[in-house]
Amino acid sequence: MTSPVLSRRAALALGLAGGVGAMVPGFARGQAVGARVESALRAMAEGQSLDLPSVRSANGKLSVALNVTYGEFLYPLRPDGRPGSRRYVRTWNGKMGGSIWRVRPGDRLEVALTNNLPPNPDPQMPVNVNVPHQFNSTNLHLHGMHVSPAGFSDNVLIEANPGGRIDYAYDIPAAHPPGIRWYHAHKHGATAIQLASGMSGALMVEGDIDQVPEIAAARERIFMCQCVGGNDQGLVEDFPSNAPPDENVVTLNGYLQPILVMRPGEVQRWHFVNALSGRILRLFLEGHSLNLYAIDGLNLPRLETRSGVEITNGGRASMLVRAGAPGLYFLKTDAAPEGSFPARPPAVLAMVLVTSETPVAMGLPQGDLPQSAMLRPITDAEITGRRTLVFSQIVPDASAYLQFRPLIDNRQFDPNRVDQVISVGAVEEWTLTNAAAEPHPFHIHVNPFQVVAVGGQRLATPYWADSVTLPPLTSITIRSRFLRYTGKSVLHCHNLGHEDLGMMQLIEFR
Ligand SMILES: [Cu+2]
Repeated sequence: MTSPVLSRRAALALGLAGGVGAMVPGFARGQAVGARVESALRAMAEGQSLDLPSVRSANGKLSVALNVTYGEFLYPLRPDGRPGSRRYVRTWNGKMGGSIWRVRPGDRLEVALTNNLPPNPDPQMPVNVNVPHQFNSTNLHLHGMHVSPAGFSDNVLIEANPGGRIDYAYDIPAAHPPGIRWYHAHKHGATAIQLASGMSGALMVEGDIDQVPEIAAARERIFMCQCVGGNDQGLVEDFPSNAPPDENVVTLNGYLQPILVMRPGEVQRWHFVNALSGRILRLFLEGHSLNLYAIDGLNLPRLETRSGVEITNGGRASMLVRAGAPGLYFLKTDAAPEGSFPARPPAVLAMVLVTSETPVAMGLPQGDLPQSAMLRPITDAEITGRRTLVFSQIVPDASAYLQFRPLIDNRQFDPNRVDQVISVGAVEEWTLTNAAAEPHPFHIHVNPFQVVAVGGQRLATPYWADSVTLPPLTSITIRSRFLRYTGKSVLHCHNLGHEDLGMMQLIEFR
């Protein structure tokens, strides 16, 4: 691992005479800490500004502005206050990431996107669009939102060139399911580089899930899992030097291994957004269960207690965590799944300090969770059509990133060819086959889907998602209702390097 759990200096400041190496094995089991260390860790936690600022809709409307410009910030942030290194990258409003946008079903969200980046060194669209290009052009996607893909709504086929502006307006239907979504840049050819610059933020649709008493009582925290690249000068300028970025280091809201403080027995509500370019996360918390209640913001029927949770690229996990015995525990991601390229070792995402305060008694929801009418299970009888998509790749030379050809149905993205025509009102079952030895995270815009089978085996409990890992040499079966909206949109691999290299299809809802 490239990042220390605590610097030697910080460890010494905490009175840990043996230094970092000595403290890790003990803490890896989750261990009580002395009063002095506890108070030092609490002081460090109070010094963090880990929670991102929120803006909330009022009177049915939220209007925000994204000024796309070069900005300078220090990265990563650290709980002990040691400065990160300089980044000078493309940003929104000069900062890393964005605020949390909080909206409700029925709201209108307006986003004024102004592109103040310098002119593209390559002003002409390349003949082959499936190479990284035009890094100073940009646009916006609301990942996981069920909104129109047409016009100036969630249309990723338009872009703002340098000096340009797009006034997006999204009408969120009253029937929209609540939960965590996110927004990010999605200009084909520049998606990976802009995400590796931190251009992603959280979007929360508030609703009935927030009123479940045990959930309402829990402190809510939203964590953007990101990795901002950077060369020696702190720049993220070109491919392939920054691609894929060093996702051995994963930050939460810009922080490297922040400290999360909980009282024994306290329940907190955590949302994780996997905004990484290409690393699939596999979260676990030492000594604790993760009580998952939503995948991609879409509620499960009931709470599911798990030892760990996989979050694919673009995916989210919402969970309740109840603090156990006093001590320090690591929140970790396991190594990236088999076949991931490049391989990624396990990493510590945060340190959870359970204090020695008097325990509190907080409950977990025992009954059924609220379900959106839009997400009722899709029965066999409802299916109006089936299709099969095959994900594959040609790897001529593993060292030559730009020669890598990731394919869907044996071809790369063509903005002038509609690959899937879908009737509004159709209810379909799709078999997504990954013929490659590498996992590919599948994502489709506008409508979520129900994952019903893995490798041909029906799941006992199908679940809703908008992003799902296609494991190597495996098929995933999904069902989806294509509701409401006409227009062109896309499905793609959410390994964003793959997307820029053409692992995307144009779809049209008619
Ligand atoms: Cu892929």
